[in-house]
Amino acid sequence: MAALAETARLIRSPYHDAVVAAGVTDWSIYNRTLLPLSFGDLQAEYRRLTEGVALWDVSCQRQVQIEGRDAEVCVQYLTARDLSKMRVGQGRYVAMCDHDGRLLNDPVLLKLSDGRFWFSIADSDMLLWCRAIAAERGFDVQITDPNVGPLAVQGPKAADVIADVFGESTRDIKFFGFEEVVHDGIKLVLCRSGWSHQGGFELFLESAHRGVDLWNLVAEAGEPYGIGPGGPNHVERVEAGLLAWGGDTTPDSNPFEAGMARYVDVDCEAEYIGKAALMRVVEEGPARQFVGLMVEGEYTEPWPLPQRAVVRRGSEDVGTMSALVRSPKLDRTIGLAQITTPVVEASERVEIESPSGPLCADIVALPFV
Ligand code: THG
Repeated sequence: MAALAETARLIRSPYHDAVVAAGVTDWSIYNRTLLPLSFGDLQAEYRRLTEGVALWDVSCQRQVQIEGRDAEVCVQYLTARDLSKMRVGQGRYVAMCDHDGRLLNDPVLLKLSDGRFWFSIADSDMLLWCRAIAAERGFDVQITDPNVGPLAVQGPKAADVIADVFGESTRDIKFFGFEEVVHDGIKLVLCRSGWSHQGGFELFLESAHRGVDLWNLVAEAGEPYGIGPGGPNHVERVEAGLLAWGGDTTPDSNPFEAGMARYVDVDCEAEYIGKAALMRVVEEGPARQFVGLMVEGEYTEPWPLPQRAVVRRGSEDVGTMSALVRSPKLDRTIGLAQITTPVVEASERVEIESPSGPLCADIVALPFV
C-alpha cells in the first residue's frame, strides 16, 4: 500500500506526533481520523496486550456530546437500552438504531452529569444523526464534538501503570466507571474501559494540545512494566468476540444480528428510536446471528480480511465471515461471521470461501475465550 497522505479532511489525533515518533507502520481510517494499527511487530503487540501493557491511540473514538435541559430524554431517545438507572460516573455499552431497528452505531455512553453525556462512537457519523433527531423532536440540547481523544492503556498490568501515574485510588474504579482528573495541568476523564478483554483504562483527553505530553507520561511510567505502542488488537478482539461495527455488521444488521441482544431493552418504559421494530425482531427472531467459527487447519495470515468472505452450506449462501485469525490462546484458526439462524440452530458444518481457498468450519458461541 502507498503511504497515507494527511489532508485537511482528516481529524488530527492529539497523539499524532508521538505515534509517528514511536514508529507506527500501519494505519486505518476511522471517523475521519488516522487510527494506528501496528508498530511493525504484531506478535509482540499481542503479547504486550495479553501479558503486559499496551498503549493505543484510539482518538478516532470521537465523542458526541449532548448537554442541556433535555439531555437525559434525548440520550434515551437515541439509545435502545433502558438508561433509567444510569448514574453519573458510569459508562454503558449501547446500541443506537434507526426507526427500522438497524444498528447505526455501538458506542460507549458516559454520563458526565445529569445534563451532560458523551457517546464515544464507532465508525459512523453520529453527530449528524443526533443533531437531526434532536432538532426534529424539539429537544433543548446542544450537540457538539468536544474534540476529546481517548488514549487506551490495556493489558493485565495497565492498572499498575495507571495507579503509578494517577494514584492508588484508581484501582477502585469499577468496569465502565470513570473519574474526572487534572494531572500536571492535563484535564482528562479516566475510565475503566477499552476494546479488549485484558482490562485497562481509557484516558479521554480534554486538553487536546497536551496529547504528546500525556502519551509520554504514560509511556515513561509504563517502562518498568514493559509498555509499548500498539493498536486495537485484531487477534485478541476476535478471541474476545468484540464487535467491530461496519466490519462485522452490514448496513441492515439489527443489534440482535450483531451479538448485542443483552444490551437491548424492549420491555421498558423508555421511548426510543426503533423500539417497535426491535420488538418485532424479538417476536420473530433475528434472521442472522453473530457467531464464532472454529476453522479447520492452519491459517497464519494475521491481518484483517480485506473483505467479507461468503459462507456456504453446500451450494447455499448462509452468511458472511468478517474476520479470520490464528488464535495463540487456542492454537486454532478462528473467525467471526453472521450466519442465518436455521443454520446456527442446526449447528451445521459450513464452508468458507476464504481469500486463500475453501475452508471448513464449525459454528460456536462467542466469546472464544
Ligand atoms: N471505547 C470507547 N469508545 C468506543 C469503543 C471503545 N467506541 C467504538 C467501539 N469501541 C464500540 N464498541 C465496543 C464494543 C465492546 C465494548 C466496548 C465498545 C465492550 N464490551 C464488553 C464485552 O463485550 O465484554 C462488555 C460491555 C458490557 O457488558 O457492558 O467493552 O472500546 N471509549
